[in-house]
Amino acid sequence: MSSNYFDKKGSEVSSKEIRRRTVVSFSVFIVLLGVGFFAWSKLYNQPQSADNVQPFLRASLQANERIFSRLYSANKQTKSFKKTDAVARVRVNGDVGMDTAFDYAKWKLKVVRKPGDTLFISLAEIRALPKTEIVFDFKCVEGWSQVTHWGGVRFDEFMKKYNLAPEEAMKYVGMVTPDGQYYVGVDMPSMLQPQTLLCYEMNGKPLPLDQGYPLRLIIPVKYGIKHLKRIGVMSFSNDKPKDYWAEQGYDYYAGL
Ligand SMILES: Nc1nc2c(c(=O)[nH]1)N[C@H]1C(S)=C(S)[C@@H](COP(=O)(O)O)O[C@H]1N2
Ligand SMILES: [Mo]
Repeated sequence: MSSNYFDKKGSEVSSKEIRRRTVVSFSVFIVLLGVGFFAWSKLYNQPQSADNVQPFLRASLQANERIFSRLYSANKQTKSFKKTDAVARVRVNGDVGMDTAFDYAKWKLKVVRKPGDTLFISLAEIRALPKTEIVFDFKCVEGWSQVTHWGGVRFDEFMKKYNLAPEEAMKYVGMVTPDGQYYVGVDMPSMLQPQTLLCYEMNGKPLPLDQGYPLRLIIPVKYGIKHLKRIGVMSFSNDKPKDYWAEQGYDYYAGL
């Protein structure tokens, strides 16, 4: 018995062979369907973690973070603008940790080297360090951005001046507002990037209160959420410091 079917090379294919191929194709289809269903049900039935993200998806996000933090090189710079490009009226966004009264006159930056070994550094001492100015496009995850002008001491220079080499060898810096309400964790390579400032000036004038007076972080390689206003305490660790927006499910790295 011969069929009217031909394969690609033009030779005739027997109906027995056609049946065999049909069975193979259908089996492959069933197996793939099973794999798909298995993966879906595993994902669907996984317990939700505290931040409402499936652990499997969270693990994927963390893998992405690892890849991007390795691709990222500390000498990568964000585009700089001219001072005349900077907007005069800088948007105020986010006031967590900013509405508690505290004594500005008595403020000192607390730098925790290790438990029981804390430096207290005044604004005058920080202002006495070399000043760096930067004009860059400040980006918020909410979707707005604006070119703004800031001044302060480069974080890497600050670390050198205060002999914080052992701290610089750690993986993360944690920063918290004086009242403990807003807090961020930032990877050390991004902190040491030469555009990262401990900032005390905006548009050539002392930082306004609602923009973080006496001292805020300006870190152009990150989204706005990491630019903590009103720094109270700074600490160093190899584990990720707690981070306000990462706790809400945002990307911990928040790099641009
Ligand atoms: N203490 C504190 N710092 C903060 C925030 C906040 O709510 N509290 N919001 C962040 C966010 S989301 C952004 S976009 C920037 C905004 O800085 P600006 O108000 O100077 O524009 O500050 C960041 N720093
Ligand atoms: Mo933001």
